Amino acid sequence: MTIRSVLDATQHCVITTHINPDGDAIGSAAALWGALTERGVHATVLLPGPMPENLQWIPGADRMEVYHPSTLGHDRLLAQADTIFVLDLNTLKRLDLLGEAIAKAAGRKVMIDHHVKPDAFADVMLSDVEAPSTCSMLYEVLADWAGDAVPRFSTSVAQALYVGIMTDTGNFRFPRTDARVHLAVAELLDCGADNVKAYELIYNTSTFGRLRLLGNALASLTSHCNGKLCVMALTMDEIRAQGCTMDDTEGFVHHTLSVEGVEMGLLAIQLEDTVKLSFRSKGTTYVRDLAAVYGGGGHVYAAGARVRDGVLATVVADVIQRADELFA
Ligand SMILES: [Mn+2]
Repeated sequence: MTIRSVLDATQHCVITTHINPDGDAIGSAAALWGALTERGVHATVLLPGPMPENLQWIPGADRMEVYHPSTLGHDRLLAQADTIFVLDLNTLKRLDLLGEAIAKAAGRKVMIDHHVKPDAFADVMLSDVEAPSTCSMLYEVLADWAGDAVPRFSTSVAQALYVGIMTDTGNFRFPRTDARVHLAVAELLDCGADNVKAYELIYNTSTFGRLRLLGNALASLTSHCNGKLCVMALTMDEIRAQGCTMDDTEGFVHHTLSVEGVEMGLLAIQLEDTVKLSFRSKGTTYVRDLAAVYGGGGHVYAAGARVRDGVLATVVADVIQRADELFA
């Protein structure tokens, strides 16, 4: 089945995305929900967990529900759905109980995603690891579905897609931000997406504590591998001391790449007895392979891992040694 024929055949559907959703996750779920709802399809977005506050303004986000297994209504929706869309996620394993419920559901499963190594659970699988965002992929799908309609996107759908593309391309600066991305975004702006509002509500909503925490993170920076590796380190105690949570460290790692000559950045956070590693690359090194050494994964240029029973200094020293070999 083509994705277009699936959309045409869908009457009752459930849409979901990954835990700890980002702009691309909520953006793609909201955009697909909007496009289907506008055509009279009964669609519900069920999330595996809550969404961060700065995404709650996205049109349609207020209608999303956090899945609860003992909620009769949710299980009925899953049982009755002819189609279940899984967006910005390529495995049901990351959905816990919701994933188990989806695996059991009779409806056809559709995956639209750009992460590597997709699981083969979907009946219709759109997987493109070269895509800059799931919203870019969904833009193509919905543009095709709109056919000759003018405009091809409602303002709400355009806004949701815009957020996903903006956030997953790091505000249009990551390597895969090509002309196609800008052409797509041009159309979305024409359809009424508000780029100023999107940036303002996503990024300029820091709390005082979060900015202070960023100060700690920046003060921790160290340089290694002849300046090619920049390491940022934080502890859960520091995060708590500023009244922050792990969510507040989102985006911190990008600062490591802003140092001239740096090719790879690392943010290492000491949780209770685990060290969380976030790797970023400017495009010359494959950090996914490095994350895999520690049992992690992700994208080629943005990856992560969690080292259990790890001590920050030891884990970081090990990463530096491996990076040294990588750059040698
Ligand atoms: Mn994404």
